[in-house]
Amino acid sequence: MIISASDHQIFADRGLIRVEGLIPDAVVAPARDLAYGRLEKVGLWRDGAWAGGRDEAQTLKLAKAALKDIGKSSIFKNLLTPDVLDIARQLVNGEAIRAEAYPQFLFTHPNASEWVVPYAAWHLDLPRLGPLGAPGAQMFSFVDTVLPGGGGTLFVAGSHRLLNDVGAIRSQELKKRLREHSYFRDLMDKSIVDRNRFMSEVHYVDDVPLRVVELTGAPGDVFFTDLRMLHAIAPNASGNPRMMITQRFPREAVADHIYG
Ligand SMILES: O=C(O)CCC(=O)C(=O)O
Repeated sequence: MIISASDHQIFADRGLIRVEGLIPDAVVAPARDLAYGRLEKVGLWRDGAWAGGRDEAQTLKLAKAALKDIGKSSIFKNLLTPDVLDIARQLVNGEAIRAEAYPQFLFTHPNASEWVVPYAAWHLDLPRLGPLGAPGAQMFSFVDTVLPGGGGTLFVAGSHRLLNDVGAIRSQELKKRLREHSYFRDLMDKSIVDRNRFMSEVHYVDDVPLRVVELTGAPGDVFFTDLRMLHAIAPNASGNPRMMITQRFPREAVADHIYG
């Protein structure tokens, strides 16, 4: 599948694109069955519904044990299809990429009565590389449907375009510098209560439009994101567990530099 010029432009401008139904359901369904099967074994999934109790600590403990290393299973490794790899390569201008060995399973049990844009946990996974350029791309996909409010990962669209002229920089330092702008100060400030406006309002920093975007979609839909984007885990105010995967694709030319 060839990414259109307009998708390339959206990726450059906003830092993410969505490709619907990229991973066939024949590939996603076994992963979904495996995840629900494991939850069922520990009593967290029953008769097609979430069955976690009120004991938050116990739920977390059971889910963690049940889902341990699930991303390393061959069923999950199959989610990295040739189409996914091919698009990731196109998004780094056809350069070679190094795929991480297996996808990371992203799970959030229903854990909130109200959905709100978080103030904490905003971060980058990998350092910005300064003169070595953009580190690469990352994929996020849905093992089961994730609706708005259902725990999909949050991104500050546009944030990859900021602070590219300050040399190599890691997550903590990047956040410190971003907080010099009132937009990011407010985003990461617990005392700002009117938080969902970050999803609806566009703010400009250095002429770059910024808005918080929530990843939602159906099984097999794939988001590709720029590894420089600020992102955060979200609360799950739905009645269903949030089940996604992610996998990073640093450019081969800089992978050793990133991973050391
Ligand atoms: O669980 C999530 O949605 C957050 C994922 C994340 O922060 C990451 O992949 O680095």
